[in-house]
Amino acid sequence: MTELDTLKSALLAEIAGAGNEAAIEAVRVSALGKKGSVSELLKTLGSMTPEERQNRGAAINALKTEITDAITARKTVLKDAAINDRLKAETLDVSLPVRSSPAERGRIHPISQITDEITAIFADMGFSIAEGPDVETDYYNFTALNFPEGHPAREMHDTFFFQPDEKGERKVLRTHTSPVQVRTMEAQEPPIRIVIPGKTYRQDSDATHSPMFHQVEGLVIDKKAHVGNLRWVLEEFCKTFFEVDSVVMRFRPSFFPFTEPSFEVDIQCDRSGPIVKFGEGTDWMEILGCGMVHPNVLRSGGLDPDEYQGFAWGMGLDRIAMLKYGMPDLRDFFNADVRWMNHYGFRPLDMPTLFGGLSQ
Ligand code: 2U9
Repeated sequence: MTELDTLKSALLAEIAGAGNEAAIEAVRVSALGKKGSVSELLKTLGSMTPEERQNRGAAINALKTEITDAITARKTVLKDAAINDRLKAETLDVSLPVRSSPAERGRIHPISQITDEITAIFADMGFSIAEGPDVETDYYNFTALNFPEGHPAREMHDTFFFQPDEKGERKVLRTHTSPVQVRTMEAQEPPIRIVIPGKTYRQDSDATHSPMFHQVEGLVIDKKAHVGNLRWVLEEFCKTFFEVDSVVMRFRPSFFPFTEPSFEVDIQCDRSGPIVKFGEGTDWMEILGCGMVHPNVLRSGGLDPDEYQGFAWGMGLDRIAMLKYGMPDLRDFFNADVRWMNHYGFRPLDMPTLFGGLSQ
């Protein structure tokens, strides 16, 4: 047995014994790699005489071919075996229905949806969104807004008061988002055009009142803002929000400490059927309050009422959402019932926009 035969038998045995793809690759490198046993033999061809090359050279080349073929064949077997093992281990039932993604299953709460709808409308008119703290000082919630000390209007708000702190100051849960407007007037030069969505709190609870509820308020301040501008802004808002071409609105005189004159605004509608229809009918529904900012409130915000004037409005979101989406009881909003959310909630990727539609 020649030395080549011995090497061949050893390599063929190694090839047959390689149990996986890594092992056969190791055999290939040890035989055919740069410094492999067969490659080393091939390197000796250069120094052989032509006669030697004819015999021994041909034998070395034949060995190389045989080993290469054997390795290739074993590799194929091992690769197939590896695939079969994987197929056995990884069972995947391709006939199962596709599981919906969290973005599909999740729902946007109607209050978030209505907040997005309303702020989208005012943002389109050039308003910025402003926010402020839920826990307020008595000053920002009442005094700066022209509620005199001891005035019954403070009690009318059914305020949640905190225990007085060490300085005797009694904080409140804000009863309206109006403190944010005062803070904005202090911080920002007119012209001011802001909308303020947020949580508000009053001690009240029944089918249409919740101790925590939501408002959107708005404020415009500049040198010439007047009641005509106020009417236009609110009419444009209502047309877009209720998705009708025209609305009839009724401005009734009212009283708020922070506005003078003040109005309550009704929108004409048809309440004869199971759902309220806007832009038609002979009924009226109150939707918001508004007015020209009281000179005392302008002064609280650091503005001279002889130089600046403005208008403001406020609306309760929860009742408007109940109306628009046809929900019977406000308390369901805050029960965190997933079945209710599946029924009344909105799909997360259907963001309300003026061009894409608000709530379809
Ligand atoms: C500043 C000046 C004026 C905000 C206004 C109303 C009228 C109003 C109610 C609607 C239903 C509250 O949720 S509700 O009970 N709000 O009627 N709000 S004018 O006026 C302001 C606010 C801030 C500095």
